[in-house]
Amino acid sequence: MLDKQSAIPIYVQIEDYLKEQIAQGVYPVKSLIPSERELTDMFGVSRMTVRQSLTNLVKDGLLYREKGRGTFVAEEKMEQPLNGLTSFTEDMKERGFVPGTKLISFSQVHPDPQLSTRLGISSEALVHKVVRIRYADDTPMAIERSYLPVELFPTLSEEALQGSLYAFIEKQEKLVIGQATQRMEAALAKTEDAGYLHISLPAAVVLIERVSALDDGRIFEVVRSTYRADRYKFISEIGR
Ligand code: 16G
Repeated sequence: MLDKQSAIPIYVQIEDYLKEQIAQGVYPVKSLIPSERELTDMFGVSRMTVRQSLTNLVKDGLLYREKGRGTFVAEEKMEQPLNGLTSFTEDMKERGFVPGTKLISFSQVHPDPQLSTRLGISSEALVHKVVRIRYADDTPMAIERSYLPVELFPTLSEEALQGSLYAFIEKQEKLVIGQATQRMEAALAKTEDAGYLHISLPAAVVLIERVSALDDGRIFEVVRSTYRADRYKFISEIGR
């Protein structure tokens, strides 16, 4: 199984072997992989080498450890296209998951200077501030902090926010969603967000800010979303 003469370090060969076994379904998602001791015996290498391979696979998000229970195969990451202006609900349905929402807060506030600039409204105007946790089946995937001008959506309610915001805008308000600009960056999860997302600190997250406009150019939302880096992969189609 291992080539000890190879220029490829032994711990990398063990990683490749385990990756292959996972890809072939020998170790299915959420299953326990052999213990460090078992792998040590299996490969005839030191425990430190095995530990290094496992730690790397955990860092890559292929495996996860549970204290006192062992090391398990992680679920495949969600592939999120960056091309279309889709909603969370649409994205989840498309992938065969049941979208879920937990409304954490819904209030009306005055925007800070950056937000009022992004929304193109005065800082005297009111915006709905919506904080929602979004789920795929029962797994928390992202937190969305959305800001929407009250003037545009005077009837926005807690009830509407339990479902799809985009469905409310398009079906109920009969407005046409046009285009958006997204900014994306990496960060470490804040304590509050790690709690919402059921991840242990330190944890990487991806922050996306979306500023979306209606087809007539009016900006209707600024959304600051925090995505689990262990559950998401972002894909874009690019041409030349
Ligand atoms: C997406 C959008 C968000 C939008 C939400 C509506 C990003 C970064 N965010 O998550 O801007 O408000 O979908 O989803 O992509 P809904 O219609 O399911 O409520």
